[in-house]
Amino acid sequence: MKLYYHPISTYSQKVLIALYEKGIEFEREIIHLTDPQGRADYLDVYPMGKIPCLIDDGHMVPESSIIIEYIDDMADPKLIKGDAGLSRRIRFKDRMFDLYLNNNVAILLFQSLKPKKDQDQELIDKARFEIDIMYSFMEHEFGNQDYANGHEFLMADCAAAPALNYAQMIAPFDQHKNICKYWERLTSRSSVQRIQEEAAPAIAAFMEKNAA
Ligand SMILES: N[C@@H](CCC(=O)N[C@@H](CS)C(=O)NCC(=O)O)C(=O)O
Repeated sequence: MKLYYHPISTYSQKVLIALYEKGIEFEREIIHLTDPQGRADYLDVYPMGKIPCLIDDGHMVPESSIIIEYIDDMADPKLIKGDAGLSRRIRFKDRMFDLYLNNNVAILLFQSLKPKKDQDQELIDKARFEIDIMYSFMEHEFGNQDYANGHEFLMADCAAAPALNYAQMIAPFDQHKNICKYWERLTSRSSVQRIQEEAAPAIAAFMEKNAA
């Protein structure tokens, strides 16, 4: 089983967290999408050109949530569990974190790398608006539960951790005490610490290149 990914990609980190939580062995290949040749070569693996993508026994398994569903039966702990109601709520939170937190944090990060005159203010405002709604929602939810779907770490938490990791830099949540406590809980996990450590050198290199 081989994972195509990049250590600074949030959706790759989401899958890595799930793999580390389960202790599943896998081969890995870093994909450099900013390198034209790297991107072109990767299209032979996954024509949509998005990371992560898992290849297992000839099966192409793209999309972070689908990869987590695919590996979920391979080892404990289960990351999508419970009756139909709970598994729907896990998927719902996973979608919320991907679509309205992660994607908007990525918009803010990429916009911040552009000169002010080239930034799309409308896009930035919309991203901030949706992040604020997410923060209100999360602050309320984490008032009475440790993790996104109760008291166990599950798939939605794999999605939240990479998004919050970057959100700290561009959309700080320090005014939201329940989100801060959740973030502390997430960062106490070795799976989350490991993706942070693996990403650190690449983030430093990326920042240096963009500052130049
Ligand atoms: N819905 C996809 C999103 C994957 C995604 O957008 N990955 C980013 C990196 S974090 C990517 O491949 N970006 C390159 C591109 O869009 O060309 C998932 O959950 O895996």
